[in-house]
Amino acid sequence: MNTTFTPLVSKTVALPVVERVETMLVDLPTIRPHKLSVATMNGQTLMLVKIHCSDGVVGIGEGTTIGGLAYGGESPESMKLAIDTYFKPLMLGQDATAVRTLMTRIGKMVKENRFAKCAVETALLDAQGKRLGLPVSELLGGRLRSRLAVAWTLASGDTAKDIAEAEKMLDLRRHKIFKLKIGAKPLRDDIAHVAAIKRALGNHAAVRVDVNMAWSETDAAYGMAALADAGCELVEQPVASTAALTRLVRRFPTALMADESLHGPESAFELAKVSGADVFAVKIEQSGGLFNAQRVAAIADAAGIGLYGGTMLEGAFGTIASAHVFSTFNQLQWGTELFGPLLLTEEILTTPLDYSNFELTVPNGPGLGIELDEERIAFFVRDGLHKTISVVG
Ligand code: MUC
Ligand code: MG
Repeated sequence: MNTTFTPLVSKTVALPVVERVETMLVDLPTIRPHKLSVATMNGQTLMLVKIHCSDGVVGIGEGTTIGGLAYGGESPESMKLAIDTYFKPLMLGQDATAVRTLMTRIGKMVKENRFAKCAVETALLDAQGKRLGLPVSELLGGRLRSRLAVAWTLASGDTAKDIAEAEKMLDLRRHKIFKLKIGAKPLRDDIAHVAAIKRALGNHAAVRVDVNMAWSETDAAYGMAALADAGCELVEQPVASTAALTRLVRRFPTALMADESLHGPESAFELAKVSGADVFAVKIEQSGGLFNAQRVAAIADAAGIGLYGGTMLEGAFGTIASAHVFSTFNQLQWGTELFGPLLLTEEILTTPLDYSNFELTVPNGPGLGIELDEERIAFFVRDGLHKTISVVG
């Protein structure tokens, strides 16, 4: 048998190369203050990267964080700097169609910087999908679903406002799973807040909490028992330490989910090895990219750990990149929280995303399958039109 590998494209045909890498920071307001135990967000900064290729194709990727540097080691500004200074020289002139080869080249020269790598990988996959006429999900092996359940986060900091917001979301048929951000207030106040919301919503909605590592292990032991009694079905990252997570798991009738403990496949493997969580919140940025998010999911699957599609409160590009990845997971038992664009006051796409019937539709056009509204972006880009207008006005 002839085992020689014959490339589909003849060597004489010039392959498209990366010609230009453009980055920008886009500052958008949130619809209300979003209160987490680590930060209160009044806006979100999107770091957008556009990769211009020699065949005229442009791919777009996005990086976000939560509360600047409050959540992790990267910020939108640091991503921009890393890409402009260190990624770009490694990318210019390289074959734009060989996405994994190019990401491996970057990986050899750039340590860490998982969020920035994710943004660049997204842009390369968007470009390659557009070039081949295929959605990113198909470049990732193929989707198993085209609609994803989407949770909403209640984080106004006020119980009555949160209940009213949840009821509105139920009426609109936009969300029926609610994640409550707790951990900033005294433990008993937080438990009373969760219990009041669950009581008000009853069986129409699922209630989960995210503590964002704010509790000690003893707080968590008390808290998880009380939350189970209050009807809360899932507790996300109550403590920082992986060892403490491992001691807490399966002691209470509430599922325990890891989020901040996951930093890509290696950490996922370590956590799976000690059965340190019932569920993994997989995030493309935390994982270090789309392919790595799939590897994290494969580890969870193999270990019998449930899967949830997490968010770094990305705008449309990061959200849809995540949606393509989550659509390929074998299992997605806990749904997703891909609501990031809905937390922003501004629409940045020419055609808005389809959030309906408690789900988000994974686009099926080429690449990410979405289009940036260039005029809107020109208005909100940092130091751009918006600032000029506000200064003039
Ligand atoms: C996190 O910690 O999961 C997800 C939803 C939200 O409101 O914040 C994020 C971050
Ligand atoms: Mg979380």
